[in-house]
Amino acid sequence: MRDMGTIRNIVILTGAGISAESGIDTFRAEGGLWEQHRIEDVATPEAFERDPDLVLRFYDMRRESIQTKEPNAAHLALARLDREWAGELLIVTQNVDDLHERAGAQRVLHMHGEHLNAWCTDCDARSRWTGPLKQRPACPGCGARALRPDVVWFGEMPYGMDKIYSALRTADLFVSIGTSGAVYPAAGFVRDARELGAATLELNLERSQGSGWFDESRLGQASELVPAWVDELLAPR
Ligand code: BV8
Repeated sequence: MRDMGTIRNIVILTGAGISAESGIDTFRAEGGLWEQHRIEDVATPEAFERDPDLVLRFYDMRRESIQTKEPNAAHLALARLDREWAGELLIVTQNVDDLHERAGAQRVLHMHGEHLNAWCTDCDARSRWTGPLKQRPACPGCGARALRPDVVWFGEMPYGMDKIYSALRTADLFVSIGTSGAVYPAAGFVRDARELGAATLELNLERSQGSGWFDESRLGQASELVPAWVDELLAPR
């Protein structure tokens, strides 16, 4: 692992595992989201075309649920790092919950969108949205009844790719927290980071599909691993 003292620019990738201890289901665990619903039935543009009510109900249920959850010690530790880290820092999250923001983090990029935004397919406006979409409410911008979840489905272009790759190009350290490494392009960031010269660290409950690409993997609960790692990084040298 690179000497901590030489680290200035950090890119962090988070996945569902960082929100698991807040009570938000992950995707691929026992009884996880993809066990209860087939991806192709609820998380693709084709599914929305075929059965919009099913898809809207799936996202309405999750949008409502995340608003009853609280950030955990891992989100709070990353928010502390965001406040105290003098170098570059970008938290790229695959998660569509708002727990990073509610913990106080600011340098956050939701590459797969956000539950709490609605996207008008008529006027392209995004509006903050906390209620259901199933009754097809009117777009606050143009009035059209053409709102969908502002979430990146399979086959759709993730958000912020230019910003992510430019952060990876200058990263000294890439840290992956709570992700199975199953979904691209996010799962490929560790390889990009390595090729571009960054040190790579994985903090996860178990070995992931990408574990072999990391200089170091620490296994355990995010609420323990992440605060300990942030303490290490911020310790006076
Ligand atoms: C794209 C939003 C073109 C929706 C999501 C064949 C081969 C390779 C790739 C493909 C392929 N066929 C198609 C593709 C591309 C496809 C893809 O990767 N498919 C996979 C299934 C093979 N990707 C796409 O379509 C993407 N778009 O490729 O566009 C492109 C390409 C390049 C550049 C530009 C454009 C779009 C993908 C986005 C899909 N939307 N989410 C929603 O949320 O409903 S993906 C969804 O799964 C999540 O958002 C998340 O991002 C993703 C991965 O899940 P994880 O976050 O990792 O969660 P998971 O449950 O899997 O794992 C949790 C981990 O946490 C576990 O490891 C567990 O051990 C750990 N954990 C659990 N508890 C804890 C913990 N760790 C610590 N502490 C704990 N307490």
